Order: sequence, then structure tokens, then C-alpha cells
Amino acid sequence: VSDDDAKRAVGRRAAEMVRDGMRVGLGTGSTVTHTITALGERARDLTCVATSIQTETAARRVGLSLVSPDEVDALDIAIDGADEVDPELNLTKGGGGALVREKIVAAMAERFVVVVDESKLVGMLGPFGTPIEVLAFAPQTVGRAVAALGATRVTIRAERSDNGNVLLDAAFGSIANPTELAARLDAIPGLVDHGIFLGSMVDTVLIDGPSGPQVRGSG
Ligand code: A5P
Repeated sequence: VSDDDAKRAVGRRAAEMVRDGMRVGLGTGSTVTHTITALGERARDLTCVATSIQTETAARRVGLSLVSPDEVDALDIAIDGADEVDPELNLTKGGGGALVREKIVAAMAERFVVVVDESKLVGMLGPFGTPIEVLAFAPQTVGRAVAALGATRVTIRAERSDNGNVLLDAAFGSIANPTELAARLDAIPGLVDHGIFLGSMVDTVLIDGPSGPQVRGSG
């Protein structure tokens, strides 16, 4: 099973959790693109919120109807990919630069479902790097505050986020305590949000790969 096959399998499996009439948060990335395709083939009676311009375009193309987050009170389900998943279901997200909208949408959902191929499973978060979105007003200053928390390297991406903000990637090595690091990052002025999504917000992780389909969390 290649990573691509696994992404397709798991992305399509997540679409089966969506029932007609649901309000659905659509994540960003190549895995969730398969979910979007599957939803477009099937259930059209859905109200969707997209986490990026890329996802908005993909969802429109398959005929899904989109609203802004403020047009719905809450979401029944949100489905998204991840860059890393640890044993407590803490996630690294934001490889695609969509972490701020992704976190808002995940927090709106009664059920947050994560779809990954097996290569995303890690013992501890960190090797991928931690994506961070900051105001364009002072990216170097905010980057220095991030480095002061223990990052050995903080790089600035060339492309801005869909929100017009600057994206950083911080190398923290292995993150022994994601809860503590998340709280410290949250406290930095000018830091809009970061790609550590704590396991407490994750309901289900669907995994596929050489070991076959797996489910973690509440199933
Ligand atoms: C987007 O900002 C990320 O959080 C994605 O969810 C993540 O990069 C997963 O992407 P793939 O499904 O393409 O691996």
C-alpha cells in the first residue's frame, strides 16, 4: 500500500461517516481531497465550511455547498489531515499553511476526525517542525519569542497564509510536553496560532498504510 493509496482509502472512509443533512468542516491537504471527492459523488445535501481557498475550490468543483463559519452555529463533523499524530492523538498541522482556519473549524465540530496515512504516526511531535502563523507586523520579533521557547531554528515561509499573515516553521526537536508548549506559544503577542492541535480536541483518527486500516480514539 503506497502512501497515495492509503490517503485515498482513509479519505474515502471518512466520507462514509458523513450523513445527509450534516454540517461538515472540510480540512486541507491531499488526504482530505479524497474525502471531498467522495462527498461530491454522493451526498449533496450537505452544508460545508472550507478551511482554505484550495479546499473551497475543490469543494465547489464537485458541487458541495459552502458557507462561512459564521453562517452555521456549529458543525456536526470536521474531517482533516495532519502532518504528525502522536500516541495521545496530539497533532502537528499546518504543513499546507491552513492551520488557523483548520483550528477554528475543528473547534466548531462536535466530532473532529483526522485522516492520515501511517507515515504520519510519530512517538513524539516535533520532527516535522511546528508551523506557526504570525502577524506580518513583526514576524522577526515574534520569531525570536518562539526561539526563546527552545526552537533551534525558526524559518519564514515565502508564501503568506490565506489570511494574509506570515507563516513560520519552528524546529523544537522532540516535543516532550505538547500541552505546555502550546500554552506558551498561545501566550506570545502577535502569534495568531500554531500547528499543535491537542489530543483533547480530536475524537477519531483514521489511519491506513502497510499495516492495514486502523482507528484510534472513539471510532
Ligand atoms: C494543512 O495546513 C495541513 O494541516 C494538512 O492537513 C496536512 O499538511 C496534511 O496534508 P496531506 O493530507 O496532504 O498529507
